[in-house]
Amino acid sequence: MKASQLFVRALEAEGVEYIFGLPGEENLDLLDALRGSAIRLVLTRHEQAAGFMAATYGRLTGRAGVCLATLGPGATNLVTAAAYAQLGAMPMVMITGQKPIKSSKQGHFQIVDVVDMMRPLTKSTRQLVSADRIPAAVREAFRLAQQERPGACHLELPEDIARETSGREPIAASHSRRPGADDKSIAAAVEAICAARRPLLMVGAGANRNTTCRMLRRFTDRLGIPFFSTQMGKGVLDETGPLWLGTAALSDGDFVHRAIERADCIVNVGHDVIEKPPFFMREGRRTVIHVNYFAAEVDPVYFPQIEVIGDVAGTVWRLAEAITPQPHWDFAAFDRIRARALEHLARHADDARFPIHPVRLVAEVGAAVGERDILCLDNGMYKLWFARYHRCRQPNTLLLDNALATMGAGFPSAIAARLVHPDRRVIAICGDGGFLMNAQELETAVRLGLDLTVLVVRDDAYGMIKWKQAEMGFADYGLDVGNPDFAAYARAYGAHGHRADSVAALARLLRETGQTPGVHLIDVAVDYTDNDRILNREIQELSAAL
Ligand SMILES: Cc1ncc(C[n+]2csc(CCOP(=O)(O)OP(=O)(O)O)c2C)c(N)n1
Ligand SMILES: [Mg+2]
Repeated sequence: MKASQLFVRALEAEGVEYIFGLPGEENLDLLDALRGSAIRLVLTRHEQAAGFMAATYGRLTGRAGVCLATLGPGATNLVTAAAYAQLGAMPMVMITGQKPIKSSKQGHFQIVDVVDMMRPLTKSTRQLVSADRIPAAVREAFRLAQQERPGACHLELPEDIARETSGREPIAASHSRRPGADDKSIAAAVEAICAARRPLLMVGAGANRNTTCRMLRRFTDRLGIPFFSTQMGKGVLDETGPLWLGTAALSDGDFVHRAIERADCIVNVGHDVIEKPPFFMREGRRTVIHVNYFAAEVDPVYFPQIEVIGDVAGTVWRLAEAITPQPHWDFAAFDRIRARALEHLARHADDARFPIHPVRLVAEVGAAVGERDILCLDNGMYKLWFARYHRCRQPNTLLLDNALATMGAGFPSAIAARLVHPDRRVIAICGDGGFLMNAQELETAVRLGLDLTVLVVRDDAYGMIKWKQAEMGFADYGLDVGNPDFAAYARAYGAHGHRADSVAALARLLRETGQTPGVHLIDVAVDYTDNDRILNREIQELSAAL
């Protein structure tokens, strides 16, 4: 069998459904092998977008998403997506081509050391040097990418190796289970939670796995311990339920931080320090129990005293079994904080101004989606508003990136989300800055015949940096942009372009675009003048008074 065919057979053995990519001459053997395969090639208009799609496929399914690029410029375009998957713990395998390695063809034309370039961005990066090594190399890349903590792996398939022949067969995945936590560490956690007066649960990104979600639901149902989540832990537990205390969208000074200060024991499920800190730990104030697959990386803002290392779902199940609600637990302070936080969340939800108030924007989008529908956020000011104000009921229904926090991933991730979940409504929410970083993928979405809505939140600026600039006392400079007519731009791709010119029009457009097939873009102007007042001052002042 030709090496390229063996490679594709090995991908099939891993259950690969899609390859997102943009091939070059060095991938042509592999491309030809794909032609005869059930794997669907999703051709994109930029490798970075292909990488974001593959990472999102991995994030949603737990199986590595696969992307493909050529050598040199194609591979360098994958770099941001590699970092996105690696920091965000999304399983992804990247395949790049290379000139022949056994003989030189064109000197150094287009050659960069891609394997080395990928080293700091991946769990593993390697060049295939013979056809016979393909089955083990592919299996190993998928094993590593998918193993907790998931991330990116890279394989380089040079064109002369792709043309070799081999008699090998793909290697099947082994039957394997993650080890459970040690009895003594469970006992230490049980003791600390039972002894506490005000235990509190924090849900982080690593808790966002199917079984862990189920176990956490059981844990909170049985014990009634209130919870909050990090930005990437949103949706693991129902945020409309009576135990929710909010999202740690800010690192400090929010209502939820008042609850954290009152807690004497925090059970941190699935957090790691790659996410922006949900709170800052201070010496000796309270016991923090770290529940994760791996030990906590100690940091000046995170140094848990008790660690329960092992399969997270198993740990949560065992904690729920071993603990009964304690008569001395006292959640009255949390209840007061929750009541005030909910009251504050409702402010501006019916604000009638246009350009739209960010809280109203979140409310309108929330009203247009069902609990299983998916919002895919890019990075910008609106992300903070959505993280704080939008309430999720199901896991992975608000996809945001609080790890690399890159611009440009929102729209490609929505394309991947729709491919994975064709039965759900998917809305990409992007700034006028972030959307234009990968807007060319409108063509991909239209070509794929997807039903999808893109909401472009327009402030004619890099708004988030403007907010920071003002916060840091700098003069307003260097952050205003011009914009195309977004609706006309979308129509030029064969998508449906809309502009909302009132709050009522936005509500109507959000509803109608959900019922009309095709790719829709809605341009909505936003009023960010309340960024500073609400996020920097009002929340701090109101919560400090609690
Ligand atoms: C690739 C990349 N470049 C720059 C940044 C820094 N950055 C973070 S948010 C932001 C502005 C985003 O602007 P826009 O998409 O218009 O959203 P807005 O904040 O205006 O709502 C910038 C420049 C980043 N996170 N990622
Ligand atoms: Mg903007």
